Amino acid sequence: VWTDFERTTIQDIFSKIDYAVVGQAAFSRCLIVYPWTQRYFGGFGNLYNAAAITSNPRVASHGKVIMEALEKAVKDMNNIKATYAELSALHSEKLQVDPDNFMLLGHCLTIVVASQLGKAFTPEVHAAFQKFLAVVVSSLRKQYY
Ligand code: ZNH
Repeated sequence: VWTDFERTTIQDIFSKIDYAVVGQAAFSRCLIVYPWTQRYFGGFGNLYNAAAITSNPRVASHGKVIMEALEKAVKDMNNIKATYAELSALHSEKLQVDPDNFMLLGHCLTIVVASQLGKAFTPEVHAAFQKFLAVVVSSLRKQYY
């Protein structure tokens, strides 16, 4: 259950950010800070060091894909589990991504959003964003067994 504050805060964050910029920054940060996450992206070419990761066009486009998937959750905040049912099955069965990695990306996204919002990223806003990420992550975990 979402409070009005949480709903408006999440919608507000997503309306203010540029998906391409934030997606690229958050996803490349995840690959650099948690290097084991690189193993799922063998097809993305050169991920040899931080400079290669941040300039890799496939990393940039995948960052945007992730943000667009998050937008679907924002647009229907009461049905995030249903929205992500297929995506969860894909990550579990086909991609075989360790679900612990989902929140690691979430932390990177938090840092990027915080740096973009500056002072507006108050502890209350952070709490709402963290709760949103927790629901996203648990929904993505749903089809794992
Ligand atoms: Zn993921 C893919 C989302 C996280 C890994 N993904 C993907 C997609 C999407 C997503 C939408 C596309 C699909 C299709 O195509 O159909 N993710 C997502 C989200 C999140 C994520 C929302 C959170 C938040 N992922 C993740 C992580 C990882 C991953 C953390 C690892 C580490 N993904 C992945 C892979 C893929 C994907 C590997 C595939 C790629 C390619 O393209 O190949």
